[in-house]
Amino acid sequence: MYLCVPQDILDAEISEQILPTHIPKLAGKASDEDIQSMVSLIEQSSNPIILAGDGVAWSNANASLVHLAEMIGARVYMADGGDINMPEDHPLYFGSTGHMFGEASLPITTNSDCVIAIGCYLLPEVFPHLSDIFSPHAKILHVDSNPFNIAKNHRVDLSLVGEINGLICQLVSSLDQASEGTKARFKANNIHNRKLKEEKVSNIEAIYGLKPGVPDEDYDGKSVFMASGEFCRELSLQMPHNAVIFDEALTNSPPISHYIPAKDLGDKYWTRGGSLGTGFPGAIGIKLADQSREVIGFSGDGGSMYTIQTLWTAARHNIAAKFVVCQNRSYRLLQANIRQFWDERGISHHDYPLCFDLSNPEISFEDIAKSMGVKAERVWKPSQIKSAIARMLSATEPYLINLVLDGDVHPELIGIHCGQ
Ligand SMILES: Cc1ncc(C[n+]2csc(CCOP(=O)(O)OP(=O)(O)O)c2C)c(N)n1
Ligand SMILES: [Mg+2]
Repeated sequence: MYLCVPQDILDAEISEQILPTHIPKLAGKASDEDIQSMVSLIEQSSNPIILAGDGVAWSNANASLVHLAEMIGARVYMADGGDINMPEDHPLYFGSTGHMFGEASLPITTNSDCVIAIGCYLLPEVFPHLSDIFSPHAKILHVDSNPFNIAKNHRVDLSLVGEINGLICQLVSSLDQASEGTKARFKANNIHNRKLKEEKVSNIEAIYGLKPGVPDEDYDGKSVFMASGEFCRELSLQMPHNAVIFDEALTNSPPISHYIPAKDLGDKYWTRGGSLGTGFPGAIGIKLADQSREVIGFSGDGGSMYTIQTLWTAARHNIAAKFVVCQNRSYRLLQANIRQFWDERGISHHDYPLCFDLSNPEISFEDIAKSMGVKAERVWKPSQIKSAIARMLSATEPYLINLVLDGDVHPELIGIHCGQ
């Protein structure tokens, strides 16, 4: 088939009416019976969890979600989110289930006798299981504004469709009438899960903090590398309270969430679905949407290369977003992925595929940025962090920090074909 389009088609005027986006208003309440049915399943459970998606943020239900989680002492996981659905530093918030690795999420989904999905579909992960991903006796409850999300991929025992905030409020006020015995159980859940969160947090500090006993001069960015925790800690001290983060730091995301916990809707964004290359364009988009807020886009070194030319756009239009490349010289997440693949199959660890390595030739992101008109600097030792962040934040134009970080790199593999 040959389709010929006139050369001047884009110059032609159209008469079509341009209508504003319509966001439907959902109204109505669930019946008392339906609320009661769901509440009694929650009351009978001993270890409920909540899987929350962006439907929560879109219906302004963040505060109600916190209320519900606290009331029953449930751990809350973000499922397929790109927005802030719950404050990241809340003692019952356990972060994302991830968007890959059903195997890694199974311990989450099976370790509960009552899974409450809210404003998300089940489940964004690539689950390799065709069988049930929940504990066989677990009750699966789903609250959503979109019926299409419900029972689409996995079993659901009970669901409520409607305006999410209103439905959560109905559940909360009904749960408030629970017996003293049930409330005591919920309290025990709270104590247990808050302790689990404390352990999780201390783990992040151990992994991403500075290595004890390594003096500053030893960090040379060639053989001794920093982890990203110290940078995030310092940034949290210096950045304005209303700064916005776009987080595509991937293996360096945990310390961002830990040291710079986002609390409210609009404080931070991720890419739903995990398609790489949005970290820097995302930051530019947010800055354009609200020039009054400082915006900092984090990207992995690999991901940044997908859309690095976006820096030119920032310079060209003087969009004063700030950019941080986490240069660990690898597709480190893929290294973690393949390591898990080996572990699941009993394959002994061996060299990572060469195509996961970004160390040779070394990429100078500061030079790339400068070549496109964006001021930039390289940071590889702890003593450089404080002043570099101060320069970045005081810049009235776009600014990039190339943060040289720890990562699994195997330069000795250079010369071997990808995949070997
Ligand atoms: C468009 C696109 N291509 C490929 C992938 C697969 N992928 C997932 S993580 C990853 C590595 C990212 O590396 P980097 O940005 O350096 O972050 P790091 O893992 O090192 O923290 C790749 C290639 C993807 N998610 N999206
Ligand atoms: Mg990387």
